[in-house]
Amino acid sequence: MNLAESFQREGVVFQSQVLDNDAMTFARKAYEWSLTNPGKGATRLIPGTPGTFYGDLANPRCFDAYSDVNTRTVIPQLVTALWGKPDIWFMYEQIFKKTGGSHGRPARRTPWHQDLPYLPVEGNDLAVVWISFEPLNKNESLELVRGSHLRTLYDGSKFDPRDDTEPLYGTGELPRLPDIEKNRKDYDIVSFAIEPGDVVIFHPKMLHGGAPTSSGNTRCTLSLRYFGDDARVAWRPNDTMERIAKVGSGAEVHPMTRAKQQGIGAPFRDEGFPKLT
Ligand SMILES: O=C(O)CCC(=O)C(=O)O
Repeated sequence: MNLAESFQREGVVFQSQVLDNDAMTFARKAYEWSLTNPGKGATRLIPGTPGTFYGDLANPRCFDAYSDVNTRTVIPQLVTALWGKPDIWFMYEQIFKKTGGSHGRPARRTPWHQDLPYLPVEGNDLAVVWISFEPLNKNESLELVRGSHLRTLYDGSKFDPRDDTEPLYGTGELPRLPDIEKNRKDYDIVSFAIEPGDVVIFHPKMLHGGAPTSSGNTRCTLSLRYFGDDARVAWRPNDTMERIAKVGSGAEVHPMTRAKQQGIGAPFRDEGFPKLT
């Protein structure tokens, strides 16, 4: 199976040492911009748990700061090679900064979830490029359920520390997430040991979660989201991303919000999304 076939069938590929020093510098610059410019989505995602778990995403002001990582690295080419199609747009960014707690208590997992229930988009030509700035063992890394992008779309996770499966919408229109962590042996879980310069690329319908970060360690992760030709506006129970993806008075909205106005099933497009190739 070549990489494109693996991506289509399994929903994830690992690419070793594809980002050189310059590319990692551009990625870090983008990550640091997000750390110092919090948007509406900025949050200690799981308050009341050991360590820290900072995240932010979909800041509509990020596009200039993310231009180098999107245009001066091989990332767009890596993704279009998996899709087998030339067109690619940058959709949005997400950062994580997880620090293990004191007294040997790890920062908790990123709960199992899919990205698509949070987003008004669907299609085959979608990809998440996941970059860690620290080396990671497999048991501290991103975990994914192989092939899950071809199956059920679940409700999102509210990231509630009392129950990872607590639904984001809870309207019953999307089924509740299964408890993957309690039943790990029932799932085909894949993860990768990481060295800086490696990337994990996966489809955003994949069930995935992040392993705990152990005491004394920090994990800084940049997650970049892209779409291509066949991306369409998708129905979702409500407007989660619209609430997050704006800053200031709210007049400054993310292109995702405008793309959604095209209506369900329409091509997912807006001139605010940078077209990369
Ligand atoms: O890095 C993590 O812990 C989670 C990553 C994630 O959920 C994502 O990139 O979509």
